[in-house]
Amino acid sequence: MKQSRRQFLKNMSAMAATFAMPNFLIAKSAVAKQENLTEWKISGSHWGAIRAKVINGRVEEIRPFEYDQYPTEMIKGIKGLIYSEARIRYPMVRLDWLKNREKSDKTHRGDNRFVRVTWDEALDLFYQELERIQQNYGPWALHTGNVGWRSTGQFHSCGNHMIRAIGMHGRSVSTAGDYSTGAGQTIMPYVLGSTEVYSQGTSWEIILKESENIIFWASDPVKNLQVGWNCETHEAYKYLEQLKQKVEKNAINVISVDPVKTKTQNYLGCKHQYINPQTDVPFMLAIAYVLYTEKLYDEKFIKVYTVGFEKFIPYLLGKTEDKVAKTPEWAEKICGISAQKISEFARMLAGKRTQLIFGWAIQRQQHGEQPYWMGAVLAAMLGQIGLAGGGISYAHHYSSIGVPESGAAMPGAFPLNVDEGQTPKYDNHNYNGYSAIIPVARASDSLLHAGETINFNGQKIVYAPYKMAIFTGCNQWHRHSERNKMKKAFQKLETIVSINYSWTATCRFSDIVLPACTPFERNDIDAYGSYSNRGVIAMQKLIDPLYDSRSDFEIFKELCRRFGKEKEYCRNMDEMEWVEKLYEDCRKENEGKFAMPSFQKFWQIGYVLFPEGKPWVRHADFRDDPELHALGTPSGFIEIYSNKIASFNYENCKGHPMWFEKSERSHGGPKSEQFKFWLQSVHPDKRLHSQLCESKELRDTYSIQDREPLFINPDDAKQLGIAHGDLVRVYNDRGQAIVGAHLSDDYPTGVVRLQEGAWYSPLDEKIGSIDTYGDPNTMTLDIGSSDLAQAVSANTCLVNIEKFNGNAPKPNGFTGPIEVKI
Ligand SMILES: Nc1nc2c(c(=O)[nH]1)N[C@H]1C(S)=C(S)[C@@H](COP(=O)(O)OP(=O)(O)OC[C@H]3O[C@@H](n4cnc5c(=O)[nH]c(N)nc54)[C@H](O)[C@@H]3O)O[C@H]1N2
Ligand SMILES: Nc1nc2c(c(=O)[nH]1)N[C@H]1C(S)=C(S)[C@@H](COP(=O)(O)OP(=O)(O)OC[C@H]3O[C@@H](n4cnc5c(=O)[nH]c(N)nc54)[C@H](O)[C@@H]3O)O[C@H]1N2
Ligand SMILES: [Mo]
Repeated sequence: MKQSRRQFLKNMSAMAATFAMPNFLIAKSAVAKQENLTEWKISGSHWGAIRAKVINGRVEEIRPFEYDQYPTEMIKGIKGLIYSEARIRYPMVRLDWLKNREKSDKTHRGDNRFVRVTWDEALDLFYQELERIQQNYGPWALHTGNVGWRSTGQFHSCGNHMIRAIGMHGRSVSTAGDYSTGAGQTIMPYVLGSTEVYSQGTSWEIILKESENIIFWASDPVKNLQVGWNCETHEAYKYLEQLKQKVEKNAINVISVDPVKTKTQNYLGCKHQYINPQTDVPFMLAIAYVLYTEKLYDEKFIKVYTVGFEKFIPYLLGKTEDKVAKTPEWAEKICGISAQKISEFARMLAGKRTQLIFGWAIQRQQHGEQPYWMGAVLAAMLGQIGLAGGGISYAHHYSSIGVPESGAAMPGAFPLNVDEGQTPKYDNHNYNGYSAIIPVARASDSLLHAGETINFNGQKIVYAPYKMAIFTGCNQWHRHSERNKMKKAFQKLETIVSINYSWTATCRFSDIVLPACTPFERNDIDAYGSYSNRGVIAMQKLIDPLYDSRSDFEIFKELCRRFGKEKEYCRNMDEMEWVEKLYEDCRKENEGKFAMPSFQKFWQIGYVLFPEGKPWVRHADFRDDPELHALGTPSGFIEIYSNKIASFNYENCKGHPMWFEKSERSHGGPKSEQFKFWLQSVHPDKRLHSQLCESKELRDTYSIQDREPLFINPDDAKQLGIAHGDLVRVYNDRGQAIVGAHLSDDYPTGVVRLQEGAWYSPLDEKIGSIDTYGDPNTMTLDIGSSDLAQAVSANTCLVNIEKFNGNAPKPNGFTGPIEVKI
């Protein structure tokens, strides 16, 4: 990588003459036949950069970008997404809402009956509602925090458009935290001084060289690295491939701690440490007990780099209120790992250079803060934090973390906020005593418990009884837990506006639905690599917006025109002027460090690539000098005990990590007599959440009788008289769904998986009606992780399963609205 910038570009364009025809994921792409690239347009996505062949205004073929060595199969869903049956064709307004506006019958919401209107009518209605809410109530009555995994593209990033445009009209209630890492990002600043979950990690290259043990703890990078927050490069797979070779040669001891055999474990061929779901903390406590009592822990590291160890040890030894020593014998009964195995595991960790790599699903459960805190305590006891190939990471499964950063600046985005010095049309700060934020996962509670006060990370939140909500770039009726509770909550809302390109369940439960175009129907600029800053990708419009759809930019510009702010909103620039400006700003920032061609040249070539950065070790500076490079914690050290958290006096999150029993837990825990299976709703292998579920082509590769697959152990299935491919009913006291049985030995008994993002397709709008496709959030539990983070607890969920007998209603979620003519 020492070659000059010019040489680098030259080599790149020489390579660009050939086209890769890869075998997808992990099979390295082989360079095959030569093709003229000029026929192919380039674009970016969460699934990687792509080339598209467009003939007569139709996207005919999608291929991976020629430098993507490990493309994902998900791009096979892009055509199906653009041309899906679920595309929103026209602006639509819910029948009863059109007649009765805010006085509409809310129990009909979700009956899917809509009336087609013109853009002008739809935007007038949207605008009139903004006026009514600000005039009659004030900023507490509008909720705008509803943005999620919007498409990539720095200019069209749709959440920015919504927040800026609405912000020019008036203030509103927004959200705090996110669904991904709510518990982790709240606890870790107290413990290690940063969120950790969104921090760059030790480079894979160093891990591969130095680590003797790698523990993937609830982490499935082979599955989860297929997508990235910005345009994904898939570079981390190169290192996983090297790791596989090392595992084959027994050069590194790799273990996956997980209830199921993950895609990563199957790929690497590494060891599997089974654990009962939701019981990682007892396992970790017992490991700490062995390290402590056998004096295998690093006393010096604890003294120099941490605070509060002495306050944690009495709990570990059973000398506090609960009087329970956290011995391997104690843990065995909870976590399902024998006492002997636990002791061996502890000794193994301590004996060698050990890299702990945590995923995020274990913090998406009740008390999800605890496994993260306890992981840090274990890593501190092992004393390898800041050493090459040692310590702890919380994100090596995410967006190619572990691939060094190039150091180049990436293009900025369309501004989120109103410009400095400007004020909204309604310059009203009066929230009527309600909080201006809601912890994101508490959105339903805020409606159902309006006016009540809850704890949140040392603050008090007073739930705002908001009346109007706007959803864009997210699918609330996928991401949020407990559908039937949501139905009740949504009945409190007067007006719901959704902007999307696909008719998701969120559209179905809205009042005004506006058709955005897909990212493949507009021009944009993409950052290549979320953490590696590998380059810049042109997102060239492949086709014109289909049907009556428009870009989010055009939609919000027209909305702003209604209150005289459209020029201010777009700063008098159009799409291409913005794209060029974002590129030029980036070029200027990189001047003298990384040369970039002119905008015209860039647009023609389609990309700029930067050389890979230098390998790096997380926390090495802190280890070097803990005073000069103090952590961002209150003490500056690793906090095994947190005075700050203790001072909040929460029942469910105290001064040091602890084991708290869950409100429901399989394998002998609460409610396990009533409900026999733990339902894990992990991230999907062939989708990005609910995105691409609408692609029939892709869905057909994994669905069963066009239902979401429920992965289940063959012995469990046999006991229930269920065969592979059967339809089954999955249910608990919160909801029910029809799904297809997929039998697999990767799942232990008592554990089933439904992947999150399966489109919610209720038979009708009534509370309790069966979901005809298989969204896990029909069954999951909507409670806060604890008073600290108030994060999602989706993985705290038990269900029962039975064979579905009788005539199953057809899945109804993918066909758009029922159009009513009036
Ligand atoms: N049970 C369970 N639930 C979970 C999780 C779990 O593990 N288990 N995971 C949680 C996590 S970590 C996350 S991050 C959330 C994800 O939740 P979301 O971010 O809500 O999920 P997506 O399906 O990505 O929704 C994005 C939506 O934006 C739309 N969209 C894309 N591009 C554009 C655009 O340019 N303009 C407009 N207007 N719309 C666009 C897409 O069509 C899609 O409907 O789900 C959470 N929910
Ligand atoms: N293919 C794909 N990749 C993605 C996404 C996607 O939608 N699709 N989404 C992206 C996003 S937004 C996010 S937030 C991340 C999510 O990243 P994560 O939350 O880390 O991913 P998950 O796939 O939900 O879960 C990872 C593993 O945790 C295990 N697990 C669950 N509960 C427990 C437990 O109690 N104990 C133990 N030991 N293991 C447990 C599961 O079995 C699974 O193997 O993924 C990102 N990557
Ligand atoms: Mo996420």
